[in-house]
Amino acid sequence: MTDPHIERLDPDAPIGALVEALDRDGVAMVPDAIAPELLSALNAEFDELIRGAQPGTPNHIPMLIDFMGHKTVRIDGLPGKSKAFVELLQHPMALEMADHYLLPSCLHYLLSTAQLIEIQTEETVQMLHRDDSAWIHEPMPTARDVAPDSQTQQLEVVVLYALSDFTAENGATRVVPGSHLWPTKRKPQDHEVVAAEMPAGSAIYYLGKTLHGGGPNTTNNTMRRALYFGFSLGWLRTKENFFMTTPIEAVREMPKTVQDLLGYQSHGGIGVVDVGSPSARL
Ligand SMILES: O=C(O)CCC(=O)C(=O)O
Ligand SMILES: [Fe+2]
Repeated sequence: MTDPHIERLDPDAPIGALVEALDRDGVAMVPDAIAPELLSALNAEFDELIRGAQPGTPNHIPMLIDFMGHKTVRIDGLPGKSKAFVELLQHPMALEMADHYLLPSCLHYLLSTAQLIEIQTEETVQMLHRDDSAWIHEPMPTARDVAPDSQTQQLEVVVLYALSDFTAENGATRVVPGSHLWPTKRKPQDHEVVAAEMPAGSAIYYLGKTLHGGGPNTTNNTMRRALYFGFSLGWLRTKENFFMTTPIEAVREMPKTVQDLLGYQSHGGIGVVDVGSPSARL
């Protein structure tokens, strides 16, 4: 048996090569995924955003406060905050991955989440998890402890860009290659977990059912900065979009029961704003 590893692909590799690696391993790495000029533009805009930000996510539900990290800065709402972000969002390899894994089961997919994640010094390791499991009532095979296969529908597919160098010491994302095919009762052994060490400008692509998590930052002087996009099936949303038809000033005057019905309470990690429940804005 070979040691688990993350396959590296060229940035101009055909989508078939990415799909082959993802079907087999649930993860693949692409060095030089972002052109140097765009990387500089992203970091210049994000330096500004991070300057005023505090680590931690106090407005989240208790379980997710620990999950999100106490020494980690997370910023969402990025399409409205960064022009360079909007450019990167159109990156063909990420969209082709979403086309392949999501379009067979929806008319069109959505950007489900996008976060700037800066793991700062003395952060501890994040729990290994599957991003798909945010939709906790989806009766997917993993919930029944039956192993999924490469044809099992992914709810979300992810690209996570390194905006700084990622090392095992500063919090490189930890990934478990092959775990997208495991039943949930199988827990990874230490030797099955791989730190996605990569230079700034690289990316890892992974499936919603692949186990992964942020690494610990054991350095005393180096932060680790990532930009993470999740694309999800286009129907993972309410039928009606009340956020656009009901002004927030009117919602503020409504009883809490109605506010909750209109979506102003996150469902754990679903429906969040400012990395927490939208009720904080009321
Ligand atoms: O920061 C990372 O490397 C991964 C974060 C992550 O997986 C998450 O927050 O869902
Ligand atoms: Fe995750």
